[in-house]
Amino acid sequence: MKTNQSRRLFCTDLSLSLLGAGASLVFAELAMAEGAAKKTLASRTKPRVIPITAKKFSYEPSRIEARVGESIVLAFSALDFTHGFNLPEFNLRMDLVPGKVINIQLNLDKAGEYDFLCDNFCGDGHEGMSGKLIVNA
Ligand SMILES: [Cu+2]
Repeated sequence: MKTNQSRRLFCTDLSLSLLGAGASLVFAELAMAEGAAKKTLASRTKPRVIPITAKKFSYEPSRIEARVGESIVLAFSALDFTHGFNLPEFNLRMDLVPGKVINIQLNLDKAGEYDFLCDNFCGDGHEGMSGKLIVNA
């Protein structure tokens, strides 16, 4: 009688602890799901990196398209000279120094077509060294 009772108690304890283990497994899965959701959200909001080279006398690509609400990073590499990057509508200019990647993040909240140009005189073709950022609605 006494043995039976203790066995029953043991069984109850075991099932309780199994239940406990089950519950923590569920929590672990929830935490993983939450982590995955956060990761997806982060990759959605992570800026899109657009590599651009600058050399006499052009940017490549010279036409950049994006959408309103998008964040982009223009990652410039100047190949032969310290060219400039001037985007007047954004009140923004940078020197593009050879041997460095110059990252410029833009949060695009207004549709439009924005011209950019080299504003460091780099030679005879300098006047034509320009490009266009197109932000589609
Ligand atoms: Cu230039």
